Amino acid sequence: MKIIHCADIHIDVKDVRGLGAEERKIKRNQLIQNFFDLIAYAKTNEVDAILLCGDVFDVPSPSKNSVNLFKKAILGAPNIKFFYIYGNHDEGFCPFSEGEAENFVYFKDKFAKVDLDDNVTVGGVSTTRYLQNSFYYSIDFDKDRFNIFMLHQPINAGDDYFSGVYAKDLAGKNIDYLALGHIHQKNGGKIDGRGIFQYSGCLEGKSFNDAVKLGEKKGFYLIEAKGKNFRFDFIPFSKYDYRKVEILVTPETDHFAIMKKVEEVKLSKTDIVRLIFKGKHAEDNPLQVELIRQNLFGKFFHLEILDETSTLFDFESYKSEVLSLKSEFINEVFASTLSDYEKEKVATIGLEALKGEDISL
Ligand SMILES: [Mn+2]
Repeated sequence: MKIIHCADIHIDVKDVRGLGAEERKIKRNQLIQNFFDLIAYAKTNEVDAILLCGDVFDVPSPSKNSVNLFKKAILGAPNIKFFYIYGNHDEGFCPFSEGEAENFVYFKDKFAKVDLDDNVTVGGVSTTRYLQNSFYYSIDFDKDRFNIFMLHQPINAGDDYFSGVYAKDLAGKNIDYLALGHIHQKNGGKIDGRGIFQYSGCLEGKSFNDAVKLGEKKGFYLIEAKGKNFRFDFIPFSKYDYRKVEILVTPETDHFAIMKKVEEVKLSKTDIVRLIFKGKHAEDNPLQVELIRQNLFGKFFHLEILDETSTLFDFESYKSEVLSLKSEFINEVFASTLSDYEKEKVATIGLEALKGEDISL
């Protein structure tokens, strides 16, 4: 029995962040395209079921067009059973009405379960901010079966949207695999001696909050259950990945040395890149933001550059300038009772301001 655990597809996303208008359209379409690609993957790999663990849609009233496409994709895969719960983004929404699709199971706000075969059971609950008093009590899995439980919740802590579920309260409930949605980064842990919990993360990122490390992607878990044994593997699946890359600048690194550092980072055409430059540059060697942008033009899906560097000033040379506002200012600062650290900080900010540069506060 092969089962895909995925979550947070966010179809019809309102606010893809950090992109231009044209890129935003592509990224937005990719969120639903990824779902179609997921079904194609499931067909090719003879997957029996797909768990959609909440926030499948970004809004509780998605467009008719997206809903129709979503439904057609599911009806076009009659050999795959889809299990659905809603999340905080699409609270209360279900694309199918009762009995409309034989291969689609919607777990509403009370615990329910379905046997997939003579060994595997899938259960789930769609939850809102506060769990019903009966929530933990209502979880009812047969101890002799392989039990998967679907929830869209933060685990072991509340957040802005949910009061949270607690592993200690799920212990002893005969859960083997708790398939979670809501947290966009993949992550997992133990429930008790028997079960584990797992976040698949989102299928495709929608902001720099969903950034992945170099070499990694967003994706889903493929669970294979055989009797009492099971394995699960993470399958990287996203197309356009947000990546934050920090580059350290020192007074010795000139523009060409900086470009070499950037080129050494393995980035690709489908990456949404934020280059963050940190550190100090020499006074006559400011970061060449526009040249860096020009050099990298067209190499990534999207590029943004954050210049967080500050200037390393030669204060001594300013002190001796004649009839100079900068000299007056620097001498004043260094004659003050500030600590050495504060003197340097105030002097740097003051000189940046006097030179009309961005102030590195
Ligand atoms: Mn959510």
